[in-house]
Amino acid sequence: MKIVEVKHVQLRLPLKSPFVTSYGVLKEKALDLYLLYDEAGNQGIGELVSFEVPDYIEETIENSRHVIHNFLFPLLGQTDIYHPKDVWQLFQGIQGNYMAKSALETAVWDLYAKRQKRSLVTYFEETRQVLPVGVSIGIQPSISQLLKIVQDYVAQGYQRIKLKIKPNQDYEPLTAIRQQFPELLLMADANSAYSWEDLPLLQRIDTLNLAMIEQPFHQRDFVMHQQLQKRLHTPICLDENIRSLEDVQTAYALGSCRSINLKIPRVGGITEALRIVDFCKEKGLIVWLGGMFESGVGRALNLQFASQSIFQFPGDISGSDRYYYEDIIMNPAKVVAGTLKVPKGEGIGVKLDWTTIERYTYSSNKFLL
Ligand code: OSB
Ligand code: MG
Repeated sequence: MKIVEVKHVQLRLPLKSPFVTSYGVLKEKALDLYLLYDEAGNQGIGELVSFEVPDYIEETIENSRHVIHNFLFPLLGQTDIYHPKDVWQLFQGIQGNYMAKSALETAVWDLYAKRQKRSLVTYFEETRQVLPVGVSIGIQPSISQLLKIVQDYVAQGYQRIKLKIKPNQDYEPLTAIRQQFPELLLMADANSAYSWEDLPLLQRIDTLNLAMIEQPFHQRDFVMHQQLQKRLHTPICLDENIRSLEDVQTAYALGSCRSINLKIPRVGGITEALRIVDFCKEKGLIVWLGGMFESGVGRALNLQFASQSIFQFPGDISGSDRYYYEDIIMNPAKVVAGTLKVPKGEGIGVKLDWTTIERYTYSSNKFLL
């Protein structure tokens, strides 16, 4: 198949409440949609998830667009694509910019599946239709507000709670949750806020029976994470560190972690994510699916991918009503008893809600490739 035309839509969705992490506050989520069309007019949809500020990782949404429009479009437009995995090879000469690559690569997967009138799940092994899901909670202004929020999510059935932490906003809030919910699957995400001097803080939360501690140290560090993992009972999970299979292999060889937060966009798309899944299966690393505040589009993709039975640990795949007032797809998935259903239908299995999209759109363009 050939990609002949692209529609690019830029939008911002306001968050129901600001999301506070160790590195900043997010009030609205910018995201772009890339709609790819083949010569027969079939459409594939991809979501660009990068942030406006380079505070989570270095890639920003403007960088991503620059790379997509100037370097990835020319590659895509000149090529006959036989399989979506070809796109991974096609983009190998472009370094980094994983989220940019993923926006197009996942759209090609969607397009390919739609051409074959197949759901995306049919390209994966051992899939399920109903998935256990978790929720990620930002740093809260007070323990009482935190407990209210946790109670609410637990009542909705969420099967795992992840709390954002930073030095000295860690032991107390986590202990408060643990006391009220002794059996809850609970974990913490530091987004690189700690350094080796904070070892005593991390040893304190090591006593709270957490399922894992995500990304305590710097996003390019593997060695100090290994030193830390040796001293903690709690598994370390890496997020920002992992951009490719090679990063997972490095972490595994060193013993820097026991778990991987896999985000399709952070590793450049489905093809690389599948390579990582294979490696984790072979080595017995825990792998689970993370999130990037996706709209219904990216969320549907995440559900398709997380249908693989290796994803036993509940991921950061919540109902979109957890973040947004309205979604940009028809029939957004709702959490029932702590589970979400994998959308049925061709490709990622969603239809766009253009009325809502247009309300949040600030720019849109068409490109002939
Ligand atoms: O560190 O996992 C993270 C969201 C955006 C960027 C980074 C992270 C997160 C989350 C929330 O923790 C994930 C989600 O619910 O989409
Ligand atoms: Mg994280």
